[in-house]
Amino acid sequence: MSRPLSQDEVEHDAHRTRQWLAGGARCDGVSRQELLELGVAMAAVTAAAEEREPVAVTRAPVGVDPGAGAVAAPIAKPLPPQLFRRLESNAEMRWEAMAGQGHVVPNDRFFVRNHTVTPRLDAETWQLRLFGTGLRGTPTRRDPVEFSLSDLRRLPAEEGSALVECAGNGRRFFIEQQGAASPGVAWGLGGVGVARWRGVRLGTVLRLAGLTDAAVDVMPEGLDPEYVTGGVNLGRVRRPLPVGKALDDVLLAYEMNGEPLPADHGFPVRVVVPGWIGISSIKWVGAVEVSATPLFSPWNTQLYRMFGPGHPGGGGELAAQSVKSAFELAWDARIPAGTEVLLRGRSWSGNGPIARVEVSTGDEDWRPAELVAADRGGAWQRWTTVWRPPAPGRWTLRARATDVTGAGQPDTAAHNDFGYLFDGVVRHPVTVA
Ligand SMILES: Nc1nc2c(c(=O)[nH]1)N[C@H]1C(S)=C(S)[C@@H](COP(=O)(O)O)O[C@H]1N2
Ligand SMILES: [Mo]
Repeated sequence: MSRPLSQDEVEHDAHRTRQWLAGGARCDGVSRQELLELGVAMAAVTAAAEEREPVAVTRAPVGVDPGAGAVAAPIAKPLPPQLFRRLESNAEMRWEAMAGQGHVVPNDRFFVRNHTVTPRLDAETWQLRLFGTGLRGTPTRRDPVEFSLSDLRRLPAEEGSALVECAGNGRRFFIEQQGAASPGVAWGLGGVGVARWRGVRLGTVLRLAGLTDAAVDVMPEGLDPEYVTGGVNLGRVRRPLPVGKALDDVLLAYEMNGEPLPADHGFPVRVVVPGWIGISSIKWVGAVEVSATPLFSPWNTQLYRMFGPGHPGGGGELAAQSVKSAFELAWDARIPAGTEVLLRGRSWSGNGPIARVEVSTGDEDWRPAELVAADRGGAWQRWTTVWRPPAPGRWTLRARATDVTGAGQPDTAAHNDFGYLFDGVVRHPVTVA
């Protein structure tokens, strides 16, 4: 699949990395040296810091009054244990919660990745605030071009399915299957979801705000609390996009699966960047910088880079989200003996649609799974296969997919220090009884 370079995640990231390492770039508030030093320390401490970091140390989100002495829960929606596994301020979807579901993940079970806490924002007073040297008249952060939620709702709406996946999804298997620990949230395979997002194109709003030909980068910023890790305040969660992508298929979404955006998924408005890693899809968007010079943030310099043996010293760029496959089954699921069962699962890839999926149940060779026709070319691909377990006992199920670019899933994923982009074949244990 060829995309114009300015929209290609990997190409853009590689280009900005070269600029960053050449030292000319600015990264609002945090110097390059500070970030480089932080990066060295981070590889070692991120996990520990994230685990230890109490939510209470973060500043209260704007417009939030958690009440006298109360510490707001990091996630607003209920997290019933049959739908979620909690991981600090995050919640991973349990794959058995998708058994028999349609193409999208219902909002009640969509995974949540919060650097800090879900802010409770007021849609009446919320404003999108655009500023920067890439807009006519160079509006400043203090005197930005503003749009209210009703302004956005009056603009032409678009709706489409898109997959959001955390770059660390599957990280747990680096240690469990390969013995290599990596810091960060210990996601199984449930840090991913597909939803129908409705909103206005970011491009429409950028043009209304006075986008000029000089603009190169756009950086949406979240209204959740500033992120403090390893003792360093990295500021508000933000990550730049090239103008080419911003003008293409990026949405400012105010609905998810036909409902107003839920609090945990960015109410009242979030960015949705189809095909790019989850961190690009900034939730609770407030300010948006539009710049005539390249923009950088810790989320595209220190975090979300490939570090470790085989990667450049300053960190290599992330490739597109890797190919993954999951069974819609509990870990250690019980499967009845002596009867045929329909095994169901889903596969997805950041490179584009899935071309084929194979399943191994341990008792015979890899065999092709049936692809659900309605999902062909979609954000992810449901599949099924029939299995008659030959005998009671412990069995290991495996699924592996190949996408339209020919990328597949190796038995062992390539290591990187932060445990991003796991693409190995996951060994899923079940008990036949
Ligand atoms: N403002 C803000 N946006 C954010 C985040 C965050 O913590 N704050 N997390 C990012 C990450 S790392 C991911 S993977 C996705 C997760 O989206 P979800 O919580 O709606 O599933 O949101 C992204 N957008
Ligand atoms: Mo993420």
